[in-house]
Amino acid sequence: MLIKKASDIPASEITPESIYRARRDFMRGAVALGASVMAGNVLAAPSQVSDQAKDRGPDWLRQQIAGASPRVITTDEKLTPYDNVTHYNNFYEFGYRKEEPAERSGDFNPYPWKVEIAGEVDKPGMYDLEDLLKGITLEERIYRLRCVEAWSMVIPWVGFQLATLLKRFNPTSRAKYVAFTTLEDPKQMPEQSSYFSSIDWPYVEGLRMDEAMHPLTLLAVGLYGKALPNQSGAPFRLVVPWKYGFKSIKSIVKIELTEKEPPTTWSQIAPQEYGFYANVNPKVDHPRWSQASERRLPSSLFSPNIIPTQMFNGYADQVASLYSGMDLRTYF
Ligand SMILES: Nc1nc2c(c(=O)[nH]1)N[C@H]1C(S)=C(S)[C@@H](COP(=O)(O)O)O[C@H]1N2
Ligand SMILES: [Mo]
Repeated sequence: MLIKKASDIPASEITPESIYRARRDFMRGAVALGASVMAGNVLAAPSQVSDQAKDRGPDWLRQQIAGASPRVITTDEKLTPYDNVTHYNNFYEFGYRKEEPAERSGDFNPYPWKVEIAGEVDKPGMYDLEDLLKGITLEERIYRLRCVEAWSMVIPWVGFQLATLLKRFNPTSRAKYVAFTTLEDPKQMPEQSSYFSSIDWPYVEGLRMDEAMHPLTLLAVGLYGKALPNQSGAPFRLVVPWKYGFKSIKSIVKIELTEKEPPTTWSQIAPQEYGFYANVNPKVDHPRWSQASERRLPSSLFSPNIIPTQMFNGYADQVASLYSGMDLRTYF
């Protein structure tokens, strides 16, 4: 984010997306999360995708993903092709160029995976991801993702509400925030041993409790109907669709409920540029560039595909009330 790159990956039009859209057309229906959110009322399995999304992940996860409930669509915009979603990434642990996470994360092995649940909860401890997910029905959700760098995508995630997990641990009345930490393992994450890195590893993020409990807030374990590829934050990552992408922390090893607002990686590096809240807001510009519009991928030199950015990334009906009375210029 401090390092800006001008060029784009040319987009392939041949993607599993064509299959995906055909199935999606069967789906119309019930309102699940508010006015602009449609939930599928047809029992469709998560999309079948081509070999671009090879089977990956352990058996238990594949089975759980195969049993995901009908998709919830929060936008009817075109899905971003699989190739863009998985080859244009920000995952600085694997490098700073957009193609590096895909190129350099191949040897990363995210299974089995342990997660520490800590702080203001009933039963803090170390848990296997597999055990944490037992009994949770996954669902498919199509969300916009808007990076603070002013590009965006539409991604079909597979995951579950963060609230479902937090409720299992009975947060105490002192729990006001949730802090997340990414794995720190320089042997597997090459950029963590680089002397040139401006990030103080591990990558950390946080949410206010009501944001964390909001039904739009997801923990994703897959995309396009398969387990997450490593570059997308395997084995599980946060997805907060109304906030800039940097809030959606990848490859989480620790979830801690806290009384105080936790430190977050980008607001520590450049507090005047990146805030704790980081709500998508076309009216509050980044000090170095406008946030009024965004480049929707696939985008190229001759068809840049610039579209207006929406307040709260289009989720204002669902989330604006969380911030009533707050000055969004102060709490950016
Ligand atoms: N651990 C970790 N999480 C991270 C990042 C990162 O560098 N490290 N980048 C963030 C940023 S800036 C964005 S835009 C999104 C990108 O997610 P994607 O690559 O799956 O599109 O991941 C976020 N989560
Ligand atoms: Mo980002």
